[in-house]
Amino acid sequence: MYNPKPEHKFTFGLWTVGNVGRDPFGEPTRKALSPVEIVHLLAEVGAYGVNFHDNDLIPIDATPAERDRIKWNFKQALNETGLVVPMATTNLFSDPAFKDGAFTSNDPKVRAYALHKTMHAIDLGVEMGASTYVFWGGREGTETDAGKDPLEAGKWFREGLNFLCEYVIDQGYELKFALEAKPNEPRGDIYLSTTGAMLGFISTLDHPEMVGVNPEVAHEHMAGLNFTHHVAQAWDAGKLFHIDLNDQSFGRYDQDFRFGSVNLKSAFFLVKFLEDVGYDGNRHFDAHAYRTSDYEDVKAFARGCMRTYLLLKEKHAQFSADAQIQALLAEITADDGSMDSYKGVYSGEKAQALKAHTFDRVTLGKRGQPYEQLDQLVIELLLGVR
Ligand code: GLT
Ligand code: MN
Ligand code: MN
Repeated sequence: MYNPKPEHKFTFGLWTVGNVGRDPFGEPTRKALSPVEIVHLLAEVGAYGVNFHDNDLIPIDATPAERDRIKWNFKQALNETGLVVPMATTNLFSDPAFKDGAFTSNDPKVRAYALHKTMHAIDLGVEMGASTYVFWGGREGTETDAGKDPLEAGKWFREGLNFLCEYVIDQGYELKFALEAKPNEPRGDIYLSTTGAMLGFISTLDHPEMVGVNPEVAHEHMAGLNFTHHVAQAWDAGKLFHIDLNDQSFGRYDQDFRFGSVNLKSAFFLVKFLEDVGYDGNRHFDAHAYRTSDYEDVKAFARGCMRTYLLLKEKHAQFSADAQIQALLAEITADDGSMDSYKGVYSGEKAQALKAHTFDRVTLGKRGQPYEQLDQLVIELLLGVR
């Protein structure tokens, strides 16, 4: 019952289970696996798909012959395992060329190189079957605002995305873009630092219909924000094109922990939201195992991400079927119909009638809401005693 199935669309990036445990203070603790080995590992744990950055698959300095051989081997591994590639992206952050940003670099040559690299990476992603293309601008930001104008940087980023949308249309690709926000790391401050900021930015693009968001749990949590509320706003705007699931202690460094491993209650409300609205996109675990893990433990990490999702999905079904919980919810949202004539679309008459209505403010203020009771029931549900 908690085994992953293709319909759950559980995916992992090559960089997730392939993470070698390097951190700013320490060398790798695991040997690097080839993309083919990673595909087999993901198949073994029951994943549906694998995502990649251009250079996770093909080293930045590969020769054309190496490139062809790597692509052939990777396609073979996909055929053997049945894994699909739903999403691809560009590495615009590792190479020193991008140290001051890619689309928002102050150097026009770097901005042009970012477009060049992304067009090639889009071709590669589409060749492998990707229908979603993620933009995470890890280097698009500053440590000091002395040297870069945020207005100019925003214009450059817009120009870059407009150019790439036209490129996709020109090639006849079936590809949507998903913008991923993060407040900081690796830059001191990254532009468009939250999912809400990305949503506002999208409406300024030439092809907003092609562009949505890829919110990541840890990134809103790093900013101390409620992730589910951001996901809800994205969903409401028709922009939840992809989602990065992981976990993170509030206020800490970029942890990318196993889904549900830190804030179980928040994870429950997220799964509840996704299941309630019927989100049927990819559920991408953008996380990695602890630095202390060997590859057996990496498999446990990957299985744990998916199993926790499915356990929380079952808890959501229980929540929906729990008579006491549902009775409390009905009480909380009860409506006696007395305000019906004021609801809905504005009219002058409605406005006048509502202005003339006498409200019993004191009684309104006296009404209690049983949120303590309800929340305790959620806790008991999650702790397995209901
Ligand atoms: C990197 C980052 C992630 C992004 C990936 C896509 S790369 O690991 O921390 O949040 O989704 O570029
Ligand atoms: Mn992250
Ligand atoms: Mn991510």
